[in-house]
Amino acid sequence: MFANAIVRTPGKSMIMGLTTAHLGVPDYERALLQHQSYIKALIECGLNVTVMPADEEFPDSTFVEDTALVTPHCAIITNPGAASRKGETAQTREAVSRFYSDIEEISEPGTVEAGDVLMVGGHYYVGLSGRTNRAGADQLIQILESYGMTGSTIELEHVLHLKTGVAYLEHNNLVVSGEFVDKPEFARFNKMVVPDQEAYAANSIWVNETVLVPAGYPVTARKIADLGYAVVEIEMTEFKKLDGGLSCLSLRF
Ligand code: CIR
Repeated sequence: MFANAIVRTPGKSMIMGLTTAHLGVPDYERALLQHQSYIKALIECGLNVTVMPADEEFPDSTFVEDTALVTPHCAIITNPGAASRKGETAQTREAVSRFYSDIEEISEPGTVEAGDVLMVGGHYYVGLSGRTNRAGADQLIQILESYGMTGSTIELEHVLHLKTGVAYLEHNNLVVSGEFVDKPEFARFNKMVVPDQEAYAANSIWVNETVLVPAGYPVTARKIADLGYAVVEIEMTEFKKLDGGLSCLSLRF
């Protein structure tokens, strides 16, 4: 179970955020409302939510998940692969240090964005992507092992981050889409396959037996509900315009 979350309010500069989506420029006011609904949903799932202030210097800083991996034993500050995002980690370190005494970090030449890291109990799958390189993944796995956890890597072919296309809902249930449907690394899971037209909804998040699902993906929402979870739908249109999903908006621990 999670007790805490850290989120970061989007700044007006989010309209300059990195994107490959071709869905238009985010509406800032609407993004703020969607962010508030997201926070409310986390609180209703029983989490104590720390809200970091917006930082206009970093357009993508609302996607706080990428800047740290928070485990039951330590926090690991990442070194984002996107040059414009590297400076985001200083504030994350400060926020995380209120909860963790053991704080590690990824350093050059290693890069990691924690959207590429999927936690399954004490094991962490690390996606090798355009943002997370082999040196970063090796550092991360070494740190995890030094705290009694384990890790392994998975090559990504198309998506931005591993969790763009995969979500673990506990109880051996794995939500998979696209390139992850037939990955041998995931053969042991009870796989719930997201239809291609709903691929964005593969980035759903388990929060204490409730699953937050982006609004507008009814097949995925129903399949997750059929697995026995309470489903809460969250409007995410403005973050989708920046390639961001539900997991990206928080650190949960
Ligand atoms: C980026 O390209 O870095 C942001 N616009 C989106 C980051 C999404 N984060 C995630 O999937 N964990």
